[in-house]
Amino acid sequence: MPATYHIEPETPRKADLPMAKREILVLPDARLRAIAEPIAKVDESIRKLAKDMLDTMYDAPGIGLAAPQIGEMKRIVVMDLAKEGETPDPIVMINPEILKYSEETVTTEEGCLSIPEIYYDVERPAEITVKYTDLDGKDVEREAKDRLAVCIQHELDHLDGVLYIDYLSRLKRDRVVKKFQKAEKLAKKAS
Ligand code: GNR
Ligand code: NI
Repeated sequence: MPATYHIEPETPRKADLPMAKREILVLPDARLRAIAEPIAKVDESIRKLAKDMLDTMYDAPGIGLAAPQIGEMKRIVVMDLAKEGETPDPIVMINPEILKYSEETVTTEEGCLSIPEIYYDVERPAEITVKYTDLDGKDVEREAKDRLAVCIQHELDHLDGVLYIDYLSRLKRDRVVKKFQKAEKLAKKAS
């Protein structure tokens, strides 16, 4: 992630808002399996939510985050595919929809901040066309390929309660789910 982002507390920030890192929900939290609601209007509360999501994503660090991962059941995702040392390139998509998928696929090792420390190969369409509303309330259509296309598909799945482990064999998926169910039980017993 862009190292400069972490120095931000000293840097004057837009609207002087404090950094607001939120808690990231992990499996088997039921909110990760729910369908998020469309956003009716891009207002100040949505801009604040987008900022909290970016703060949380950069801190994690991750290349994307969907609102349900912080318990906000709204159709908004954030991403930044810039490599370390590059200029940050935050992307915010509101009510995103994929209009077109390529026949060609690509296999990428995926991870998810809500399924920490687990990584598996997933095959997805290599190129997509996505339509969304941006933070200014403007409708945008853009094409994406490779890493960005994979990330957009991973994030949009979150808005429908879909996780990348759903694309694995049942054996592999069940193994992952059981591991996190067990961890949750142990954590509950300890508290
Ligand atoms: O940080 C993340 N890395 C990642 C790697 C490959 C494919 C998808 C992703 S998204 C993930 C962050 C996350 O969980 N977003 O929902
Ligand atoms: Ni994820």
